[in-house]
Amino acid sequence: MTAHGTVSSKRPSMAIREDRLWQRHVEMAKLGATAKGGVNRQALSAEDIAARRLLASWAGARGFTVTTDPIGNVFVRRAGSEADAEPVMTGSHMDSQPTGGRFDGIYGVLAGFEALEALEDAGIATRRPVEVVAWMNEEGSRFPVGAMGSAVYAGRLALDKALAVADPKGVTVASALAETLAALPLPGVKLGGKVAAYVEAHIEQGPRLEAEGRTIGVVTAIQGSRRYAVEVVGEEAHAGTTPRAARKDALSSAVGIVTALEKLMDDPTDTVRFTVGRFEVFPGSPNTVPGRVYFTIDFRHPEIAVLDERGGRIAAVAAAHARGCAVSVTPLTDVPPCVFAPRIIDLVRDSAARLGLPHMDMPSGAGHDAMHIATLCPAGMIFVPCLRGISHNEAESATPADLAAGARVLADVLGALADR
Ligand code: HGY
Ligand code: MN
Ligand code: MN
Repeated sequence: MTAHGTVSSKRPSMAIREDRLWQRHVEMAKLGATAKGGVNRQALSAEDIAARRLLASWAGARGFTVTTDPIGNVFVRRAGSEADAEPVMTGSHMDSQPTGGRFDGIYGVLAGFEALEALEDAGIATRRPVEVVAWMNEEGSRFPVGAMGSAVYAGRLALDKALAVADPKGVTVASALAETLAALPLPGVKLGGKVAAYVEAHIEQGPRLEAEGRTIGVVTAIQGSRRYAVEVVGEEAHAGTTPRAARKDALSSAVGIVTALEKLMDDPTDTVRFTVGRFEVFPGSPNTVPGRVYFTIDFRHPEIAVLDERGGRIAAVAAAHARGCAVSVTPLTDVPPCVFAPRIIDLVRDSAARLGLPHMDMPSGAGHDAMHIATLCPAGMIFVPCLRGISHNEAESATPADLAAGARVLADVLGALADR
């Protein structure tokens, strides 16, 4: 009997192949490849469709089934001996930032796929089906509501609301999804469903594992995050003839608002994360006073009290710096801090220890699909290092050995959970 209670001389981790896993990353990195060595594979784009197609072809070649749900999540299933047993799930996302890296998200999908192949190669039959999921639009870059597919799956975001979200060109998720399904028809499954357990592998996207010389991060929690859209509407006017006193300058007001919000978010402990990532000025002509500014706020913290206290003051601070413009603050997402299940955390830690991999418990600063799936079932995450913690950057990098180490831990954890 093994530490995890599985009666098997073979462990899935023994069949993990570092070369095969690395090669799949090489293939995926070609889809949306950027000149600087990163990827631009935004949700439901042609590049994302190509990634879905490639994953489906790999799955078909191994006899795994591929389905999709009404929000465009993709499920790759390896059958278990009990077909209707609740599946054990793993996965992450295939969509990327516009100047994204070759490992953020895709590693979790490919490590999960490698775990399925290892179970297959080792001839290990599991009681439960094991599924790898590519969650739709985790990045929330093109469609500005992040972790959309997993939020809808978990019932935290209404399907119709998600389908109505539009990209900056006004293309809705619904129409982009229709195009995706026309390009790559997949058998449909109903939305949501019961899950026995969920474990996601991901690069750390921070410097701690590398700095502390650890290979595996045993993830204990994810900090809370809130995202807002702010619109400042003034009045377009001639840059040469309009006196300052007569202006309703949306840019000048927006800059004042951001400066005041940075003051609101000031934190000597450097725990608060406050980012204005998108800032658009209209009409964007050098000699027209800007009539409209749109910008986003990404605000995060591990404690719900801080999220409430400071998040609750954003609208008032914005209004106080409107300078005669109309200001609207629209909440886009509000994801509370997530704490993972102790038994999944223990499984991950024990598996890393048994494989002789240096590991450490740690929280996640980045958001992940696991934060939503954790509301459905016991969930956890496995981190592997990335070079200097760089991510959401084309220079993002990880080593074949670390990626394979994470996949070995994942495979053994999934194997144990699939027989419970
Ligand atoms: O924004 C996040 O935390 C995730 O990397 N998409
Ligand atoms: Mn990610
Ligand atoms: Mn990301």
